[in-house]
Amino acid sequence: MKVKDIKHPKLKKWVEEAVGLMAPDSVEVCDGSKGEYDKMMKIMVNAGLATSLNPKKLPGCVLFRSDPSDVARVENRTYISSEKQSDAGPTNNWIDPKELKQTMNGLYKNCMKGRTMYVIPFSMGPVGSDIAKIGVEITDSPYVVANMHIMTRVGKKVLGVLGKDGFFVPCYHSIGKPLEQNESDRGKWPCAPLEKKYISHFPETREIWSYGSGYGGNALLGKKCLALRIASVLARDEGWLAEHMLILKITNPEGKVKYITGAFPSQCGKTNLAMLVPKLPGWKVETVGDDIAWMKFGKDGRLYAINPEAGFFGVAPGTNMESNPNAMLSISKNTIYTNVALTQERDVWWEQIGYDAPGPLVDWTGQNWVQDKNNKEQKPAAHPNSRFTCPAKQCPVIAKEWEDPKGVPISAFLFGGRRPKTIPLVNQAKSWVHGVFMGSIVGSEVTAAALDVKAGTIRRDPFAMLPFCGYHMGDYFKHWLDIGKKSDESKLPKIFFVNWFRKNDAGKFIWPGYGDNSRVLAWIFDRCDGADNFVETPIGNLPKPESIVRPDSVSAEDLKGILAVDIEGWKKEIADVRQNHYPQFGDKLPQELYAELDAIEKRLNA
Ligand code: OXD
Ligand code: MN
Repeated sequence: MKVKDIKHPKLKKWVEEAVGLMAPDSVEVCDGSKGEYDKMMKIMVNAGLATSLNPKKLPGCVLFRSDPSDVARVENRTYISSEKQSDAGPTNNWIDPKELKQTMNGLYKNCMKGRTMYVIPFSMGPVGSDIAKIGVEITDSPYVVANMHIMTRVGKKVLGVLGKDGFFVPCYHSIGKPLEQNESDRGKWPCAPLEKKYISHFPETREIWSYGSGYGGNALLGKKCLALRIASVLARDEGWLAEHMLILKITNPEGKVKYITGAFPSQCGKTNLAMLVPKLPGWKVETVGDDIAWMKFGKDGRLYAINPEAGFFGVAPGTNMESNPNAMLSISKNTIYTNVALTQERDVWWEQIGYDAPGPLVDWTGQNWVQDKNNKEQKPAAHPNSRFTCPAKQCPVIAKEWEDPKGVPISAFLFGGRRPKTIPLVNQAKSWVHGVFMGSIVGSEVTAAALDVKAGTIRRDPFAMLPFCGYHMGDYFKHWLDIGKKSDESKLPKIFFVNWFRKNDAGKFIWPGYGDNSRVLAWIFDRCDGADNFVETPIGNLPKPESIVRPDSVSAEDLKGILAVDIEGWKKEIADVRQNHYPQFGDKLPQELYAELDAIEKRLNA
């Protein structure tokens, strides 16, 4: 399709302006077809940027290696460029929108020379769903086009829904590496240096401008940029929720179904929980989404969730047939691998894949790599943030209603993080406001010593949204409190704080996690039905220890320990929230949350 075929005058004008600014050699409007996807792959294999994998082992799969400077989301180059800095809040980077647009217009000038501009019309959510939103991304990266084909719904149908005057979020993307005449990428992942990368959001005008990175959330603009940062602003203005949450369907042995969403900071196992294989006999878990949930009220006063995405962009290392067999099966075909290691048989390998490297490998940097298990300092063969991109429909436990345009009615929200001490295995909020309090204090232990935070310290990541909220976090807490006032509390999801990551004094995990988390989900399920399976405590409703079916690997005493209230630990927690966490949000921290803090403290001291 060509630009002249676009029937939406505003979209057409926007594309024409971008063409004038970025000066690509040619322009193509994406139709979302299989032929288009195959063509992108061919272009990239021919340019030496992609390796086709062994069709007998991994049919339809390819491997990419990115530049070492372009391996993850770049939070320190990510901006919420609202008109007023106070609207972006203390936890977002901010530059005045006029200044930022001037800088970026300078970078965008002629940035697509020697390349093709692709115009990608995409829908976040099932095409035509009331909850879905449309975006249009222009990009000079065929890698982005192919990934967007998997992660979103792309093409003609989307333009059909957009009609002549439908709303869309305009998204500029360029890798920031124009080509001189006769220059080609020659197998080197194109991108701009770190100081020229910008991932910018303009909340008032609902625009996204990204420059210089071709990786993940920096470049696949439907995901974090649209579905979370811009959508959180739309949700605030329109009275719904755009959250960093998985969505799962759970069926009990009697065949009764509930839907649960859960917010956990990055790398806390959201994908594993969404695809969990229950260890509890008779229970079934199916997947609706693994990263993002959009929720709106139905006429019945309940919140209905859709997964705005169409694929999984998951972290490879640690994924194996034990931790997540359904993910392993999902990625056995038609998958894009980025920055994992390559075997001699053109198969993939990564750390904790479940078996040793089958001979010499090519690591994610393109160097030969031979596993040396005696060398604790050996650099990993796969980058720790290496990824797979695969269609959600390939997941063996994808729920049949995962694309239902109405969404699924949510019974419970989970919040959690990696907390070695204090936070119990599961704890139900006493009220909506108490649940919002729980979400607001979510934190996770910093494990990677490479970060400039001391390993072992707790980093707070409220609602797991700190890097993804498009406005002031204090206003975001208020939005959550307002949502609670829009419906009858009995119709709202019940809220739970969970923690699979408690450690004993020897530093070992007490709870086995993974499929055994079904034991906790079963308790939550029954709690939503009002079961008498809890005790009231100062911090919330905790399970009666006998109401959690104990795995053999956990002693009765250990189970009791992770279901008890650690009074001293909680006093420290409360003090930390009061002294270090809440004050950063200033006047915008809703008084209801301070009142909740006071009430818990009072109960702990009683
Ligand atoms: C992700 C993240 O990639 O949260 O989903 O970082
Ligand atoms: Mn995520």
